Amino acid sequence: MTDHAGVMQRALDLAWRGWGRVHPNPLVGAVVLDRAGDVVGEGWHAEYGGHHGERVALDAAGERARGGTLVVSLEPCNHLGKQPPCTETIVAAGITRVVYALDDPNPAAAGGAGTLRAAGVAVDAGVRQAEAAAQNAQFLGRWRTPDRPWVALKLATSMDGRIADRSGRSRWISGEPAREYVHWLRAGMDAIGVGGATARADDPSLTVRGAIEPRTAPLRVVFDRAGNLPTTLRVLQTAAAQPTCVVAGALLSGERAAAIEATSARLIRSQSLRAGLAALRRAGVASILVEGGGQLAGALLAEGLVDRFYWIQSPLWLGERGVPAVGGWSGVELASAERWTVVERRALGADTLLVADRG
Ligand code: AOF
Ligand code: ZN
Repeated sequence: MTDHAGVMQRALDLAWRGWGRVHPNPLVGAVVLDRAGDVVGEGWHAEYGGHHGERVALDAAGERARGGTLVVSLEPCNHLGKQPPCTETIVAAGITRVVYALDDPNPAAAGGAGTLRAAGVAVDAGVRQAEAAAQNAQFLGRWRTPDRPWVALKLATSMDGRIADRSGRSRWISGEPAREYVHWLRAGMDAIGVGGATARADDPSLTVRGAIEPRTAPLRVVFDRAGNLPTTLRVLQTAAAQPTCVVAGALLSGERAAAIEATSARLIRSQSLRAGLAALRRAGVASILVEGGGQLAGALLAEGLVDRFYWIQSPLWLGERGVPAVGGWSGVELASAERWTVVERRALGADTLLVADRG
């Protein structure tokens, strides 16, 4: 009896190879087993709009797929999109069993399981479903929260939960491996956001400078209600070359608006954070990584607008006068505090990464 959960883990590992290249479409990995249960083909979705993972693995297997099993991290698609339906490719290849992890949330492409069963293919759904859902959280978010982007909050803190010292300095709390990880993370996001206070204090460039070249540079977003950011900030100075956006309050003066727009940054005026996120979604931002600071983190958490938390904790103390990770949110009683689901924890050099999803 083949260990399909183990093979699915391999499919999930392969799927990660598409990170930075396939979003907002899903990460998909696939493995073909022959009748004897031996691996005869592997594949993954490598480029947005390119061959689906199933097709790549089946092409690799060729005739050896006949009578075999396809193990894939997402329900095979049932539609003609940028690629032909995988259900047809699977049947034509002579696959007799499909094992998949996650139902396709895309109504245009869903229904593959039913089509395969109708064609006489055995289908096992839900193998390593939780892992697959965590891996494709942004893709699922496109349908779960259609009125805003999927929002991930990333904070690098001291052991006592401070994001900067008492002078406001935050460079660098985390070590080099953690900073490399953040560049990898940025590569797979539609946008990277910070609050105005962080933009002023750190003057970050918010670009991707890692091993992965993202398919498209993430939009850089500064949330600043007052909209009075100095135009000397690095993100505004480079706004003509790198897509940049300022999300300001509705009461922004015409003068400030003109100063921002003169930098080539796009300006969104909104009544609230939620409305600002809705405007970003309408502008095509399906995922955003918010990298602080504490005030923006607090405002997002208070409104229930964070889907995932990436926490990098470093082994140092900054004390009570350091800047708290979450500011301006009075919080909740323990009895009503939501318990998040941990989806990953591991070492990044001397630092510790914890990834947790709301709900
Ligand atoms: C992918 N890659 O490996 C799989 C996908 O426009 P298309 O033809 O690329 O189809 C995109 C949809 O196909 C996507 O929303 C998802 O529902 C389904 N499966 N998509 O990009 C893949 N297997
Ligand atoms: Zn497909």
